[in-house]
Amino acid sequence: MRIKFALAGALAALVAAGAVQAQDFKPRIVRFGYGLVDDSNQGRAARFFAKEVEKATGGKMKVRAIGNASLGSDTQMQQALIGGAQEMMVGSTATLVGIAPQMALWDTPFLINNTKEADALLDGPVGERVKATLEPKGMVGLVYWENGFRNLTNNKHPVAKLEDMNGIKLRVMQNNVFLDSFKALGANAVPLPFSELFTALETKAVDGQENPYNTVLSSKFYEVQKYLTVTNHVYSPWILTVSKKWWDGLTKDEQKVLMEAAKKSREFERQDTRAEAAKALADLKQKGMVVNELSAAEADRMRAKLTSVHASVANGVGQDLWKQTQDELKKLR
Ligand code: TF8
Repeated sequence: MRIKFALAGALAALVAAGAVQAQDFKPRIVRFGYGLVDDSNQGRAARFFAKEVEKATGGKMKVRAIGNASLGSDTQMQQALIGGAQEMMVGSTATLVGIAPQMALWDTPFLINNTKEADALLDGPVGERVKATLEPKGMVGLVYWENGFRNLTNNKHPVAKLEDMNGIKLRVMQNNVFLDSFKALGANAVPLPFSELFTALETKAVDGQENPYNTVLSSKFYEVQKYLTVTNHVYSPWILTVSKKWWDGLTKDEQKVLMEAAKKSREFERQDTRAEAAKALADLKQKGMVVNELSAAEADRMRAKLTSVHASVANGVGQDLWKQTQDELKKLR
């Protein structure tokens, strides 16, 4: 009986190895860069992806997940992908707007209300349509990951009402929608790459920033920021992208493996991020942050200030895409 099982097991392993080998895989190294620290939701999902690809190619394709912006800031890595000097990255869609203007859709404040809407919109026709705009620019978008709902932190005072934004020197991503949004709210918005953010906060070059709880935790912003205001002002996606130059040289089997691993990593990443976010606020309080929630009335006042931003996003991404997005959201609500 035992021997029978052992034999069956060995046979199954042989068949599996054979199946991997029968596919067309070349020995390759994939440099996969990201901006956050290794011990972050981004880092964990990048390593998950790397393992999936190695497994599926019998170790032929080796993915080197390299965090901490060691390969460069988001915008530097994007250029490296376009030029073919780097194979892969994950980063904010917001830093891609200079290359693919439709990405600005995701920067619309208060566009998405919850993760159900986020998943449906990003993984559905609207998400695909926006993602497809990368290809003519030299990148291929694989899948969206969750960065998350963004919240405000600062070192000056609690932000309980709209007027409290006045005079806060706030780091924003290098993106006009974010710049315009926070200017409209009265903050002194300063665009900076994420890789320079911790130092800017530490040296008080800026007073505050906005990011999901997960990042405030993993990047240790709680060490240099006192106040956290729950604003959920926008849902930020991350996007996995590869160099189109490199992608076009891969075999069909390799492309398939990468796409499948990307989809599995999306599942893993969203679960991990949501689980971490659900308890992050308690962790941040415990680390000494002073947390306040914006009242519904103040949130409404902020929304009212942002209506002009909505109009300019609609213009920038095109009325047709804007309408498709609103129609999809209506169906979901
Ligand atoms: C930001 C983003 C960052 C991402 C990351 C480095 O504030 O939210 O988390 O760009 O990939 O810059």
